[in-house]
Amino acid sequence: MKNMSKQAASLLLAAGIGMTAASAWPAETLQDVLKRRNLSQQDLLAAAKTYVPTGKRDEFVTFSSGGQSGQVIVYGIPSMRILKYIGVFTPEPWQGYGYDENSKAVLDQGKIDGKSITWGDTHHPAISETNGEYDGQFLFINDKANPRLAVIDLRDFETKQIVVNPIFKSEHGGAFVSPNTDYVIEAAQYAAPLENKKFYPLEEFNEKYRGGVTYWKFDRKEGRIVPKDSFSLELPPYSQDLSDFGKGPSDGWSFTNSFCSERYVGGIEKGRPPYEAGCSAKDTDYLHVINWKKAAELVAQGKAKKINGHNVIMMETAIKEGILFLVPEPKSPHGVDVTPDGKFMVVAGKLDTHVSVYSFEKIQAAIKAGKFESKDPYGIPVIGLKDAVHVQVPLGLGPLHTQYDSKPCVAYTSLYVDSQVAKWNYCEGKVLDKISVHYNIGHLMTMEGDSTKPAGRYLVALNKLAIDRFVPVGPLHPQNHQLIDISNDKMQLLYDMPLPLGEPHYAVSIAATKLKPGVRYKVGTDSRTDKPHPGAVRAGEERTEKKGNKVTVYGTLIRSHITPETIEAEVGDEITIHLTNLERAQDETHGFTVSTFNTHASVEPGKTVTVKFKADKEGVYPYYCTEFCSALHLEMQGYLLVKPKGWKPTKVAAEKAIYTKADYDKQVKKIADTQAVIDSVVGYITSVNYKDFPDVVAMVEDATDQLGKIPAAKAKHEEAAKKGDWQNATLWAEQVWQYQVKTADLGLRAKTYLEQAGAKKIK
Ligand code: CUK
Ligand code: CUA
Repeated sequence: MKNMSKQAASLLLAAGIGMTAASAWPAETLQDVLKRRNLSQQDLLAAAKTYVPTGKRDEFVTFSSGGQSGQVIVYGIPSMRILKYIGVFTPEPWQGYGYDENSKAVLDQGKIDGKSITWGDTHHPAISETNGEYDGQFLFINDKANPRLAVIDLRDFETKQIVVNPIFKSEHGGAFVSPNTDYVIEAAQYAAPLENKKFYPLEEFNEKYRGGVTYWKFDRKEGRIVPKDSFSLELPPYSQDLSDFGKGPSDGWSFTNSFCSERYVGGIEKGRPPYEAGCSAKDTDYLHVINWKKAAELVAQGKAKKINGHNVIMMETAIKEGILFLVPEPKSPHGVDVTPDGKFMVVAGKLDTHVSVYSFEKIQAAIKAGKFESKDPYGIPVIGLKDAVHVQVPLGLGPLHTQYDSKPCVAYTSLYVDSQVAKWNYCEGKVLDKISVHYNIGHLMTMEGDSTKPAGRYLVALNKLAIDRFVPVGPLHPQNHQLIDISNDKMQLLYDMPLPLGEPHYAVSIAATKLKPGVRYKVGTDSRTDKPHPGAVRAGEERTEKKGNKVTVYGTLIRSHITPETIEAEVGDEITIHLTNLERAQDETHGFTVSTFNTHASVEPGKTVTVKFKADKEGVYPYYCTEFCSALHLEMQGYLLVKPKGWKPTKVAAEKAIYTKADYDKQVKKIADTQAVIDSVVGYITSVNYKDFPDVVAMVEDATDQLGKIPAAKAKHEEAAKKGDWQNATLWAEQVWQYQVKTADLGLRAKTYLEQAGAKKIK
């Protein structure tokens, strides 16, 4: 009971009776702190540029690949504070991803050959675009190891779909979106036979092994990829690397580079020189230039071949129809990045110090004139380098990836070997500035940097190594994302952030104002399908059904109560529990688990989730809410009773009364006190324009719900008191108080919200 008086006290405190603290230590001045922490003016400037005071928000939101974790990491810029991990290819327990039936269904879409793959080598996230600008609606990301692509809806930051590439064995050059997100591109990496589960010896590499590029059709209205309307292009076994879509003048075309046009097959075991020697022997590889709009038309005309049930335009057709061309690119290149105006494609040399800026106009002129320097071994026309290149710029050692600034013609390229970022002008081909970053930068990323309207401001260097940078945590180091200010002529390094979740290859950032995620679902929604959940119920409709050995629970969650409080089953029963969170208030998530059955659900306001398991062992298994959702969170519990087959009760022990009239009277007094708190809060809320704040309206609705339950419980305690049944009278009075506490809790939160939001008096 001590616990409760504490709660009453905290209610009073929250209602306005504060505490003051005194300290004997004088406050430090800024100068004191700089001295004590050995900080320079430059450090102070960097800190001021990244610090986001309490209550304030970041300007940009970054979606970073989670590398081998198979997840996506969301963080804010400039604070670099991590906001969320999104489970994508990998189960994520907190969100119940892979532990409830609805999300399992998404992960199951990623099964390959009937087998679950519970990790992913995620590389490249892409934000959906409208007219080439980020629109903040969807995020896509690829899995290189197991060729898959995932769709994340940015209304709730949940993974909605995983598609498996039907013809590749690995893919790297995805995900990148077309300017209106009608297609998402994904290019193969390691060549293999396109047929599934088909063996050819490596000696037949040139004839039977193939690369390719897939164009996944995206249905924006449904928010899903449509596999039957998607298609691929068969490509030579050149180890296709990254891709990008054209835009503006180059819209309708896509570009994919490659790094082993030598078609070299290693085999050091047989005395052959290794892959890395053979794949970098030649001075050039090939940039693939593809007319994808025309390719889509060819598919519609039935000119594709079905391989594994998937539309594939064979090379022969592509050559005949004039939709596939090659341009030499030096040397074992990496990355291809179309400029914001769509006029140029930038390819970095990796083993060559230059970046090559290709002109789309020149390429088109060569194609129109039929001016080709040769054909590759498969008959694909090759445009001469000098007929395609606008300018080649020596930037430094190991150039990899390029991103763009809001300033015209300004680009940034990562230099892997030099561990630097080069700022340069791609129109005129000159270097503007360089900044050293920590060891071995891979990708870099500017704000909205691969859209038609880059936002400039910041750049993130995604460094591969973190040697000496952070407090050591064992042989496996975190990755290091370094934030750089690019708003001035000289770049300034601002912040090092350790990222401890796989090797994130790439990230994308969007202005925070473009994201409009919801705070609740329409009650009864299956968030993984966005459709009404068949197991959803409203308050008062909860029930448990038993048919044969199947127990199905239609339950609800609301502070601080799980309905039902007991689930009875016999050994061997199949248990299905549908749970609907009836809350409307923001952030009132309830979690759900049943002891030792490896099941977990995260049930955000309005969501309905199903957990399912076999009660294959006799026993008593507590279930409970796993999110600290309210003062009575720990009491949000119940029991799954798994009885032996054919069990019958033998005797029922009567419950012993422990409460007296004095206890009851105390309860009644407590109820009256708490009602006074509620009345004062309600008085405040209704005195201001709370109806202008949808979040507060939701809280008020939830509070009204709780209040609405009081009359029934009140009738019960009064009835019991009349009969002198102090046991039941006390407990039902306590239940009235519970409803009051939840009402008051919501009310106080609404009040704080209104005060902070500057609500206006209306009377
Ligand atoms: S790749 Cu990793 S540094 Cu997968 Cu985009 Cu270049
Ligand atoms: Cu619901 Cu804790």
